[in-house]
Amino acid sequence: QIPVQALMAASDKYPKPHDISFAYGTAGFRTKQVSLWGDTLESTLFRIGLLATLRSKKLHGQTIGVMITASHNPAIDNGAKLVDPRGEMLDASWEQHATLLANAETTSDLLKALTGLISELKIDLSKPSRVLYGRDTRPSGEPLAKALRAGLEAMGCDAPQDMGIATTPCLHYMVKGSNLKQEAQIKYGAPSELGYVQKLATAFTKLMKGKSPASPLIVDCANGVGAVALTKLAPLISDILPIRFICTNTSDASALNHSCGADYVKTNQKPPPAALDIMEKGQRACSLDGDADRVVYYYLNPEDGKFRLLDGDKIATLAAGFIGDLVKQAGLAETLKIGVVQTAYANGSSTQYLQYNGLPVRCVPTGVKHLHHAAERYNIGVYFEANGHGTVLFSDETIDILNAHEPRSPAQETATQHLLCLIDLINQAVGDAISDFLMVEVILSHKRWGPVEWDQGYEDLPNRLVKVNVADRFAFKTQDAERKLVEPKGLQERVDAIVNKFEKGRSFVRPSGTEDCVRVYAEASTRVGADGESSSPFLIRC
Ligand code: NG1
Ligand code: ZN
Repeated sequence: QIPVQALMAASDKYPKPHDISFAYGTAGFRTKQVSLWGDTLESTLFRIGLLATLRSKKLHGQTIGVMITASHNPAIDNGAKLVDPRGEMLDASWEQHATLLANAETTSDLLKALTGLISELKIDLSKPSRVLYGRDTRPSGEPLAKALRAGLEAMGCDAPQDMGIATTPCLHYMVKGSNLKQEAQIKYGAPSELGYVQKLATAFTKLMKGKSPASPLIVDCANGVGAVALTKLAPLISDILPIRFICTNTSDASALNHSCGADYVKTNQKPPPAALDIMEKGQRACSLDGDADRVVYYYLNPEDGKFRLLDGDKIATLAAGFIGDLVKQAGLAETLKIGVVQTAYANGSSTQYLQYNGLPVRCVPTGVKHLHHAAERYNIGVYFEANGHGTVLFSDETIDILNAHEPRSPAQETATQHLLCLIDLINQAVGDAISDFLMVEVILSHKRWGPVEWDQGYEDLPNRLVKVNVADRFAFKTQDAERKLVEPKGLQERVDAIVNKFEKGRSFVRPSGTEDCVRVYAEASTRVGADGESSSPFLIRC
């Protein structure tokens, strides 16, 4: 039975704003708030509380996660997404249920929608339910978490667990860990923030054993939650990796992602001013985003002092190459197949480089869920978005193969052990800035490479990414992993006509899943080519 009275009374406290319609997009719900402490999403969070409880009940009481964050977006934005039991994004078929509940205009509409869902999905309300939730450092996170909790309680969630301020990847890690059986959980690590930090530190220390300590790494925390997590992790590894932190101010709400962070670096193709102040030529620096699930590296070229970006594509090629070599050294090249998954935003040079090195590459639509699922099809699936969001997945079968492997030489033994340690170091649930930069540090250290050597694999094609505001972004429909527009009719032909004029020209247009705009990407063999005929050809007629 639905607790109708309690639910109606609670829902009345969180009325839906009438002038907004919500959509569960690439990264869950995301909107600009009225102010830094704003309340635009409170009704949505209340309803997510209802839905998360139902999802947990449907899955026999497995833990479901809810993360309150707007990631790299400005501090005034906020958002929320649901996390499924294995630590991955919410099953796509439930996204529409989230959108349906979020858009019910009144309490009675909500009740109707909810009743409909419960019967359509055959949810047994007597089942147990567990929901774990966390938020980034945005001030609006607190009222939103309160609204979420009200929703959880109204739906009768048995075990709501508040992580407080947490990174997105730590929440995913904990959800995955909470749902493991006891024996598997012991191997995986405790499903707590401490368990997470210890797991990373232990794996990193093992992989760096016998290596000389790395030179100092500059880490830009985007004035966000990454700073909080790293305060706990850094002391455990300071002997092997000295870190110079910048942009760690989480007390000034408006500082989040402002003139810093992974998105700033990737979009502006320059270091944050705070990094520039202290960077020495040839020194490695990296920037996390506001919820610490993406990372990009960069350095100043020792020769001319010019900024050089080492983005998600560069991380993917570095990781795939290194892991591929380890697999060969372990004597498992015939058994374990590695694949790389990219989106259309991957630089054409990176794709060519991977293919040249014999690594299969797949292109999927934007959004981690697509990348993650495609990567799961390989023994070892490397996936990264160009913006630095990604990870490396080792399938369960692969882990079993590695554990059972009987090496025929000390070199095979070492490589096998390194692979097993990498599985612990790399977040198996979702892209994780901290785990990813530790992985990069391990690889550079094993290869005795600095950023210059890493960068030498291939040269990025000049590219440009612009946002275009249009009346209705949903009028833009794509296919072929978003590389072709099918609507508005005729537009793709016009894009092609321009692209064909440029050597190595490639361009595509797609509606954003997180912002109210369409994005236009172009690359070509020259900067002039990537910029196109006029500064923004698509602005004119869309
Ligand atoms: P949208 O707004 O759908 O382009 C952006 C990023 C994605 C992904 C999501 C989630 C680009 C071009 N797009 O999606 O890669 O990271 O945000 O945060 O970077
Ligand atoms: Zn993020």
